[in-house]
Amino acid sequence: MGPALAELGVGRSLTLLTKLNQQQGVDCMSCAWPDPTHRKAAEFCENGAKAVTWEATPLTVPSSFWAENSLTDLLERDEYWLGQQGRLVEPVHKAADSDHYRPVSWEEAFAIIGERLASLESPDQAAFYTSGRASNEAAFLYQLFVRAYGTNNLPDCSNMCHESTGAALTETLGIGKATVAYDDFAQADLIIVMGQNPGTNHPRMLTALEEAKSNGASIVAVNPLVEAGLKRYKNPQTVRGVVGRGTSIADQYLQIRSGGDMALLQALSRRVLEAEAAAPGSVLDHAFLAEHASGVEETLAHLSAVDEAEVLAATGLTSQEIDELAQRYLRADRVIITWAMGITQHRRAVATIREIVNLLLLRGNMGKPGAGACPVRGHSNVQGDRTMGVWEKMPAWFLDAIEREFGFAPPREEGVDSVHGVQAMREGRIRAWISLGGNFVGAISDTAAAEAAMRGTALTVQISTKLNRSHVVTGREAIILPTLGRTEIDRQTSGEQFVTVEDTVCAVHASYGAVQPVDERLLSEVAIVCRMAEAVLGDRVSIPWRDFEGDYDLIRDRISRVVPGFDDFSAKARRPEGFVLPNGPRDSRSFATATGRAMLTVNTLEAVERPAGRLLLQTLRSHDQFNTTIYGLNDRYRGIKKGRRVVFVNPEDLAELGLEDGQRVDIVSEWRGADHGSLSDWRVVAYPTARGCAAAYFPEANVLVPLESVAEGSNTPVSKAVVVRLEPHRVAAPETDRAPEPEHQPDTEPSLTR
Ligand SMILES: Nc1nc2c(c(=O)[nH]1)N[C@H]1C(S)=C(S)[C@@H](COP(=O)(O)OP(=O)(O)OC[C@H]3O[C@@H](n4cnc5c(=O)[nH]c(N)nc54)[C@H](O)[C@@H]3O)O[C@H]1N2
Ligand SMILES: Nc1nc2c(c(=O)[nH]1)N[C@H]1C(S)=C(S)[C@@H](COP(=O)(O)OP(=O)(O)OC[C@H]3O[C@@H](n4cnc5c(=O)[nH]c(N)nc54)[C@H](O)[C@@H]3O)O[C@H]1N2
Ligand code: SF4
Ligand SMILES: [Mo]
Repeated sequence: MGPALAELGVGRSLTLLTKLNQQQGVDCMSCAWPDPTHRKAAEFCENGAKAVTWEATPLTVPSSFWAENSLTDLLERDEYWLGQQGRLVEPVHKAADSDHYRPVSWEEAFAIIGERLASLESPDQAAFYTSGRASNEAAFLYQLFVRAYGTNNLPDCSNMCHESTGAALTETLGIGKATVAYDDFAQADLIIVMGQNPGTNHPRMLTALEEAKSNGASIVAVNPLVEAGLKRYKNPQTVRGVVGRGTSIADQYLQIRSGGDMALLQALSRRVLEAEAAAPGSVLDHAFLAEHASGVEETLAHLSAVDEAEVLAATGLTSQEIDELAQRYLRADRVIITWAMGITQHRRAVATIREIVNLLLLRGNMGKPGAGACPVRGHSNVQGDRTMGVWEKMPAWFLDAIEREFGFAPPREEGVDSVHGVQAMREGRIRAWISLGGNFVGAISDTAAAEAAMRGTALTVQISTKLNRSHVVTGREAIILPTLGRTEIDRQTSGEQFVTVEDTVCAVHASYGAVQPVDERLLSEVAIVCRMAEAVLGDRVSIPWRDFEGDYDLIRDRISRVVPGFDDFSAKARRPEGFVLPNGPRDSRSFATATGRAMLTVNTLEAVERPAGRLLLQTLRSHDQFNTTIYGLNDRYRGIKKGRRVVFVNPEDLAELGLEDGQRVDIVSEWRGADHGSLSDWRVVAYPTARGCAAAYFPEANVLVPLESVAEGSNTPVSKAVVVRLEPHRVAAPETDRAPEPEHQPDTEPSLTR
């Protein structure tokens, strides 16, 4: 609570933190981890408290700021500084010939947007980005406005995040979401955590893992880095957690090579098939496969032929390690596999997730208590935004429902996703970029390409709480529309409003603002979307935007008629515990796929190539950030202090490359045989990461990730396997001009590696 008290003061802190994640309270706007059914008095984590503090700060950007700071000046500032300037409170406009934003009235801002969007040759010349913090109500109206305007150009942060998950699960299971509920964790015999760092990014998941362990589950981590949170967890809400050594979380830690997961999963499935061959009829779930699955024969034939030598090369693991995990899998009746960005941001991500499904289906780990697939989402409502129709390729049934309910014909052609959006801006096909939250140029791959593309547009509009890079890298003309945050009381003509969100296990619940808005001029996201829609659409469609703004129940009534599972939405949202959306695989082992069954699939193994003398660099999060928002310069669990310009490298790789711990290097990425991007003067940190696999922080390292390097089948940037070489940094500038040295205190805890 330290940062909250210092920044917000006692009153605001106590109001917020005692209501965080409580029934009738504020839903934590940080990650999408669910609330447990039985809540404690303090039901939030350190990073949740940081997120709340960051948003609810009483500090605001003064009107004078805009005259005092030119865009040229602001371009020199980093994300940390921009975020520290406080909350945005008034709309501002940058004219085409100006280097400054200037405060304008809301009316003026909406009029400019209305006029500029109306004057485009085609609605497809505009794109409307969404970040995953938007509420269901705001997201539903936003996509409605965009489709009424006439385009499906609805890229979102999911394109860079769990898109690979959506693609793989929709194809194989008929739904792109987790097939488990919160309570399944406590009932599992085995939980495999792949490509995820919950200690930092989903901290309260550790509580669920700890509980599962105390019920007898075993937990296995699969990760190239030894993540301290997965090794040992000190639950701050128990006496043992505060004064003791805490719980050792992972029973087995597989320090896999980058991108080796698909090979590991295939090797595990092969071992399952071998066990079945040795004791026919006793290992596979024959009843499940016969009744519910398709593609069984081909997939079994393919998996039994997996080549062990190829697996060992791709994973860097030993056969014994894989045997041990296979034994755990075979002993367990109920298995959950969870995953996040270490799986989704690889070239073969979709195929890898299809292999997760294969492994689970072989033993019927689907649609029964304590078992299933659990992608762990990022932003608190990123999943809900998709449910509400924020997607560039929503299926026909959804568009039909919109047409029925609102009486206009939505466009049917697929829109641009995030990567295609940059390409379209670069080629001049997209002239206006509107963002509902987020920090697009900060978050997308290939920063230089993205910034150049954004600068080529005619208009950029950002609906935001705080300043970030996307406000200073603009189109010729630019507008910032400041919005209320989730912590703040949202008053409309019908009274105080609440909004709803969907967490990673498909539970929907309400979030009520708790503190006074930081400035009375702020509008809610819903109000901004409604007024923008009115300004842009005029009376082209008859949608009662003003009524929606005045009473969010009216929005929920419409959602209940368009989106399945939301019947009686407003009433169900008012239930203290919210409600859980229907889920075919989880509830009834029904699968809305092409075959009407759960699909086992054949996926060809392809190793990630690493040229000699090069490393595979993953770009990840520190403990002191939320995506592009930097809270501070430390990464406590990895022993990093006072700096972010570090690259983690295996000590043996360092020796082989002739480099040393603490040395300054330049990082150069390579793509299709040529140099791509570079970072100058980064500090090398010898660290227990798998051989050949380095790591550096997102978003600084995004310059290294080529725009064209994307996952097959999801178009997600390959942020976890960038081919790089490290070159000793040659000091050109005098020592005094150098960036301050980040410190590393090697921990005694993270230590696997070989
Ligand atoms: N505090 C905080 N919370 C957050 C966020 C935040 O920035 N800060 N971001 C939110 C968002 S939007 C998201 S998407 C999630 C992200 O949550 P995570 O996916 O946990 O985030 P990353 O930091 O990208 O970590 C990726 C993990 O995968 C591992 N990994 C990398 N490559 C591989 C591989 O090839 N195989 C395997 N098995 N593992 C690999 C890395 O070592 C690392 O542990 O967190 C959400 N929550
Ligand atoms: N190299 C690399 N790149 C990555 C990733 C990676 O692992 N490596 N991860 C990817 C992932 S998983 C994701 S999800 C994306 C994230 O991409 P984004 O979602 O675009 O980025 P964020 O940093 O989460 O956005 C932060 C901004 O959102 C605004 N904001 C905060 N709260 C609110 C609110 O309540 N309302 C509104 N309207 N605005 C608000 C603030 O202005 C803040 O600066 O980045 C992706 N990029
Ligand atoms: S686990 Fe995620 S949602 Fe829960 S309090 Fe922590 S940051 Fe917030
Ligand atoms: Mo994400």
